[in-house]
Amino acid sequence: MKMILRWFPDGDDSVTLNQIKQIPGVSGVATCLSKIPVGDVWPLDKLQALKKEINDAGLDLEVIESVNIHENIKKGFSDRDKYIKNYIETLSNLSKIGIKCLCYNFMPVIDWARSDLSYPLPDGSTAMAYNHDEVKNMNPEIMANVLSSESKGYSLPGWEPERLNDMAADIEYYKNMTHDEYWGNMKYFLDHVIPYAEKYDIKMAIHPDDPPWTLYGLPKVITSAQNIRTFLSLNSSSYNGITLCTGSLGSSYDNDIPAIIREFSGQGRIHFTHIRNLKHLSDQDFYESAHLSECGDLDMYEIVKAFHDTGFDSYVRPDHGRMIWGEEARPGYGLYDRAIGANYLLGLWEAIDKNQRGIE
Ligand SMILES: [Mn+2]
Repeated sequence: MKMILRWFPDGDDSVTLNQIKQIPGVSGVATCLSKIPVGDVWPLDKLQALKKEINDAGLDLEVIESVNIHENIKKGFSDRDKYIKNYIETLSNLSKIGIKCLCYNFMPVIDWARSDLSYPLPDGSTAMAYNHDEVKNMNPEIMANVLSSESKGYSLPGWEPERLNDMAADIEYYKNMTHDEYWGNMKYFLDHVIPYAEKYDIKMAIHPDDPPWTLYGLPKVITSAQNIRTFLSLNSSSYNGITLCTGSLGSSYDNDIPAIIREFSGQGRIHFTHIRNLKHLSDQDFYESAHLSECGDLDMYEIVKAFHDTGFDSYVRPDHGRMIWGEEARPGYGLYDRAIGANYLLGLWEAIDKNQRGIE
């Protein structure tokens, strides 16, 4: 298990690489070139400069999170081949700087949804929260305005302004698309891209839908163990894998996260994991709690143990954190709570590892 932290370049992060370097056990980052328009090739010189900046701080550039997929690929439009070709060229450039893992998602229009980015908790901290009725009653443009007004001036991945113009029309378009058609568009993408992922030795790790249920009539497919099985069967290469996000899948009571980890990590199909906790307020309402098991509904010991027992040796990062100690940062991506989360997870891993080796 290699512990990393997500970091945003180009001055778009309150957290510095030097600060990340000082978190015990954290050796690298997951990052991206966020200013490249979706669908364009990521230039090699920009990637090399990004890698140098990270290496100069004593850290490794481990995971790219994420290269977004052009909406026309998800819609199955006739010009998708052009965007797939660009995606493959980006993979080639990523391989030239030594990237081994790419996190991406195939969510239609909206990457993730929350109703509140600074939901107040009793201890004075704030967290990101999701209230289903509120989200249903906002249209995505209203949500985009709510989110951007609460983002403290930082970009919100997945809510790039360029996306907002076409959002309403895109949502209308998907209303007429069946889940089978959406799976078909996904398979088309995988069958064209995965052979190159193999060639360039980059593990593709799709992120689950967040939250894992339908919103605004959009097809949501990476939502459950059964649907992950379907996804993995679309293309059987081990390079076609998942990012196991405990919080995204865990928003649904139906998902048994340790069981999902045991199944898919056991098959070598989990290439990256985001570990965070959440506390339900009702079936479909929750806030993102501190990582500690007793603060939320997910059992972090069972989650880390499932990874350990299945020999997981890939990348992990603490996912979103709360805002604590007066920190001002991109919602979910402050320094303090994620550093606590990282060391809690590393502590669980060390205890499980030493205990099991002691028994043998
Ligand atoms: Mn995640």
